[in-house]
Amino acid sequence: MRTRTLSTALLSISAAGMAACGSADSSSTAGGSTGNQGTTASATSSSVKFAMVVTGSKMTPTDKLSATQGQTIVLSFTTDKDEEIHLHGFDYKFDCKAGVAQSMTFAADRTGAFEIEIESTSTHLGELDVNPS
Ligand SMILES: [Cu+2]
Repeated sequence: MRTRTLSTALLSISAAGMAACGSADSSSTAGGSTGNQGTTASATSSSVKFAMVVTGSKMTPTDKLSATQGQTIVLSFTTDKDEEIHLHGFDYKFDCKAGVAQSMTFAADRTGAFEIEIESTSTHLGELDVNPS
């Protein structure tokens, strides 16, 4: 089979190239949906949205994203050049093309501080904090 070029959508949800950055965030509980704690009404109703801009090695408007467990996170990155942004813990990759927002929606189903980096250069951009609900 042939290699596909520009498989933006596919790559962004691919869990294939894992641990390329070599840092050990083993905080991910694979497949663990034991989120039965705190049965508050409308637990999963809220969502939070982050539109991040990456210029060089800097992420704006903040390098500290904060969410609460159970929320739906809508996260997008717009980079100044073609590069892959890696969200650790959740292990999501955003295959960004310069100037084009790459967005992903996912559930904040775990807590912790998760690093965000430019994968190819292991450049630390910031982190996503998911706080217990
Ligand atoms: Cu990484």
